[in-house]
Amino acid sequence: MTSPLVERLAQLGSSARIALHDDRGPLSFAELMDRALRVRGALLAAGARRAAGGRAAPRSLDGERIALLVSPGAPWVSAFLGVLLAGGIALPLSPLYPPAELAWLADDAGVERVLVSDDLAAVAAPIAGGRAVLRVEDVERAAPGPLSATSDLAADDPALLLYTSGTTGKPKGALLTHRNLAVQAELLRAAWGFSEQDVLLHALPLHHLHGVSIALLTSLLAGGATRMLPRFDAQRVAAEIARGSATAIMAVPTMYQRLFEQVDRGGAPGFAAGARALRLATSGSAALPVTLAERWRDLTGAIPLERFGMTEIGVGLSNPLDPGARRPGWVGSPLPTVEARITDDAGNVWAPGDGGGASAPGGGAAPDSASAPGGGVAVMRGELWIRGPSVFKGYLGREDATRAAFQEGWFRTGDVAERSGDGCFRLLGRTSVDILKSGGYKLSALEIEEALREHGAIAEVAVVGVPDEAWGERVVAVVVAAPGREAECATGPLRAWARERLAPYKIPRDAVVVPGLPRNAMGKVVKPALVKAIAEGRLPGR
Ligand code: MLC
Ligand code: AMP
Repeated sequence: MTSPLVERLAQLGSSARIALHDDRGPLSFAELMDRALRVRGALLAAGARRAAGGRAAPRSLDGERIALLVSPGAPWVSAFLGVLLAGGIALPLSPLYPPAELAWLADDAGVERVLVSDDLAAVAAPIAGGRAVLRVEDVERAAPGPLSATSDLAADDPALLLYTSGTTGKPKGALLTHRNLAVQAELLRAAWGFSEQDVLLHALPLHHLHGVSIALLTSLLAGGATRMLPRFDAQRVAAEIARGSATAIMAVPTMYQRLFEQVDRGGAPGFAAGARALRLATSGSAALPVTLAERWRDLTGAIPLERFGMTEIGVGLSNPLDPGARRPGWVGSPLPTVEARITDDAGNVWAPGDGGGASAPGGGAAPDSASAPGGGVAVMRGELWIRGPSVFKGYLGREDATRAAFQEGWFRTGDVAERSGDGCFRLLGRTSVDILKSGGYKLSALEIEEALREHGAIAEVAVVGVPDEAWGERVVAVVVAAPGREAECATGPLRAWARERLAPYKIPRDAVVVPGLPRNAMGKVVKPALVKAIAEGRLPGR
């Protein structure tokens, strides 16, 4: 079966309607597709030249991984679509990554070619050795191949590789197929009412699912326009909203927090009226504090539409489009074709069709009649498992991790959730203390610890997430210093040292030097005790 993603792009490809509007100006769907087909043509032609014997250009890159180091805007989108149309797998990289991280990602993904924009050529230097580096500005001028030649791309071909942190030291590359991406975009188009009339204001990073799939592809495949900004800047976003340049925004909670700070500074004239005029404002990637949701409601008349998603599954659960039916603090119910189930520690299961009760082989999974909305009926708590056509294919080169992530065909999210009697879900935390969320970025405490352990002045370290109003969780490193080297482990010097090794958003905001770490009988650091001590001010942590 042909790729549904390519079929949809082909339908849109002759339209003169605006697809994308960046700081250089507007671009129609026809112009965008023309550029994407030129990128495709150049990738295939260069592939043929590299192949021995100078064969004719192949029809597909057969899953070659192509890294993108391109600034947000039209060149990013044409490069991304060009890779997909060529049968390659796009690996979007962030210019925020330091050289060591870029090199690790490119190696792990087996990247042979890198597409760069002119302004990021220097950033790509650490991964240029032994790899072909193509300038998007050049390949966009290559001859476009015919779209018909893409018809042999299949729905289950992988299209996108996104690295996501887990409970192992290094991140894993999640492979999403053409079908996954098409299904995710279609589910959100239908659930959130996206159409050709919409203009989505886009200021999300493009190396994660929220920016690339949930926002960009939903808007693009619905035939709407995307107003893409070079980065999130609260003043700029507030001004765009104030002047009514969009009908919809998608954001992480920290972005809402930043917008309110902008309003409080008096730096957002006309923002309230612009925000009220938006058709839709969604929040995800991290829990939206009820206080923020209510502040948005006071300003606009409705709380943001909060939904739950994950790199591996797309958006699984969503509040309704009808503002009156949204529930603050809850993430809604499963989208069509998505199945959700809750499994508690004892293996008891709540699954669809159980009417809220437990369907455990062993029976009776601790349902209680807590004061949830829809109340009085059984409430289930446990790990959230998801199944459906939007769920990813697996982790690149990590068969063990892929196997461990699934059970009986269900993807285990690692999130602890509660289901109300009327089928609405709320997230309660993670099954692992080592997964943190800061400003919508998922971080692995183990990965950060691994990097910090290379510092000669650090004898022992535990990285924890401390609840924080602005970031959701604030990353704090609790450090035991080598004798006489405490000063090197203070916040300032440690952050400066870490800049070479970790993306800026992974670097601990604070470092606390302690004489020893609390450990249990098994010798494992008791991280909840550290979080509590910092939150209660018994350890400085700020
Ligand atoms: C930036 N910094 C962060 C940070 N973002 N620190 C911790 N956590 C973060 N998320 C650092 C900067 O490097 C800088 O450090 C300092 O904080 C101030 O930077 P800033 O310029 O004020 O921040 P800014 O660049 O504006 O970034 C804030 C943000 C950004 C909210 C715009 O974090 C962001 O784009 N978050 C979105 C993440 C996202 O898209 N997640 C989706 C994952 S997919 P210094 O040292 O230089 O001062 C997913 C699935 C789903 O979760 O359901 O959606
Ligand atoms: P990522 O791996 O970066 O895609 O992050 C996915 C994780 O983000 C999920 O497993 C959740 O822990 C978290 N998340 C996403 N949306 C929400 C939400 N609305 N509320 C709370 N957590 C969320």
